[in-house]
Amino acid sequence: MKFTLQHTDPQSKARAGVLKTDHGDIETPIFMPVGTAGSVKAVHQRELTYDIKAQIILGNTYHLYLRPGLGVLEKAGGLHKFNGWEKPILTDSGGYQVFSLAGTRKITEEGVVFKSHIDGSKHIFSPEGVMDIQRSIGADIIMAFDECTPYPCEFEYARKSMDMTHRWLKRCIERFDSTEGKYGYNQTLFPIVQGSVYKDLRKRSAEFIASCDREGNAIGGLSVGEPAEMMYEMTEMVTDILPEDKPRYLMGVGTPANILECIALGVDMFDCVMPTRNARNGMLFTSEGIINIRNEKWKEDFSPLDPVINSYVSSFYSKAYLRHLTISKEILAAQIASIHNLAFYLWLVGQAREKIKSGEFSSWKDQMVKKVSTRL
Ligand code: PRF
Repeated sequence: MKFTLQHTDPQSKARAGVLKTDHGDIETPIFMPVGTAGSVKAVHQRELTYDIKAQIILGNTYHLYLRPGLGVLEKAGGLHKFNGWEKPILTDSGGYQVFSLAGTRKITEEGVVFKSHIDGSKHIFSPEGVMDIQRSIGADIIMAFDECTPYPCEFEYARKSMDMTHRWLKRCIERFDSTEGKYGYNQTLFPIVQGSVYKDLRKRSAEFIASCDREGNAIGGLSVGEPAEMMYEMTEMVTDILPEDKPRYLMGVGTPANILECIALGVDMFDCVMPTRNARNGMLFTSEGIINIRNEKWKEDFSPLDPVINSYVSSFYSKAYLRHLTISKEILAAQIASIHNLAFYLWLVGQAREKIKSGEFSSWKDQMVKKVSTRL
């Protein structure tokens, strides 16, 4: 994998770059649609490629390991072959899903013992095991096994947890570097900065992660309920320490405004369930602001969802029609809204990239943050 920085914004820390993988190039800043169980909910691969113009999607170790399981994925020849997505894939390590989804769980130095949310069966995730699982899934970018601390979190808990995440990282690296990809292309391992909302912990974690000298780095433990200002402060501290010549991935962030603010702080990669999850609840993100499509206001509004977004559904379908489909609980409503929201997120990061390249990012960002946060 190779990351090339192409432009930096003179007024902020925003960057534009390109990340080359064996499954193709990713132009940064980028948003990665979440495909938890190997599918971006309600969206076909064809729409992801041609309508949304996604360049990379996410998968989750926790879900894929439980179902369909590694036997099926290995027989298929890896996740790319299984789901037909030929571009890059990133898998999260389960270090987050185990904490948010699994039933009873026990964290020890060895790893995490948990019960499946599907059938209650007992499993253990260790740093080594999670590396092996991600080798079998075959994502291009795989994530280290970490503990994402909740918010709020006592300093002592955050410190001990971060130290354990660092020890787990060493074990992840050892296992990853002593094994090979199973399907003939390269994989790369991103470590994850933790440290909750404590500046000294964040600093220590970022320095440790930077010293591991991997091909890219991630920031975890944020967007877990802390105020946005706190998230920005932690993000900036960390991006100031992480190496400039490596991509930086802020995990699980966020709203369109969060993404723009964090691009300005030097983040290159984002993922979040918000565009797809909120779409299924009738919330649409547009270039003019946020729409609750169930609102009476749209009943006879026959204008397109958002003609500015270069996606088929965004200009083809009207607000009134999508409102009707949503209220009628038609499956098509979830499809249209999900495609639209993802196309909007990809449009937004694409615009950010163009503005970074033309040197207009900072002023554009301030205007855009206001627009995308407006409730219409
Ligand atoms: N760790 C991992 N995945 C994550 C997070 C984390 O801290 C977050 C936090 N926002 C989202 N996804 N492994």
